Amino acid sequence: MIKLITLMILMLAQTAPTAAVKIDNFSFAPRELTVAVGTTVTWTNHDDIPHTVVSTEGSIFKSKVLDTDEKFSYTFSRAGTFPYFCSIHPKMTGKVVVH
Ligand SMILES: [Cu+2]
Repeated sequence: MIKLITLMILMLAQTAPTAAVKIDNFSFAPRELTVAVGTTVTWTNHDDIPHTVVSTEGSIFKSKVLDTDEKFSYTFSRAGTFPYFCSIHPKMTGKVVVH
């Protein structure tokens, strides 16, 4: 049973890589995240103030306004550097590097 669960976890890890960014105290953590192509990144707002996650260049991704504990996910399907910011507090910036 444990072997089966381990196998399932391994399969999940291989087919759907994920990474997490916390939004806390008006900042993204980690501020710069490096992931493999195909990784789904999930941002979670831990502040009691609303924030957004919006790509700086182009309109690659754009969350709705995230209230406390709300999440936004985006799957990075190509390599590149993807800077982003909070459109409510433009000084909040972060970056996802995909390779
Ligand atoms: Cu914000």
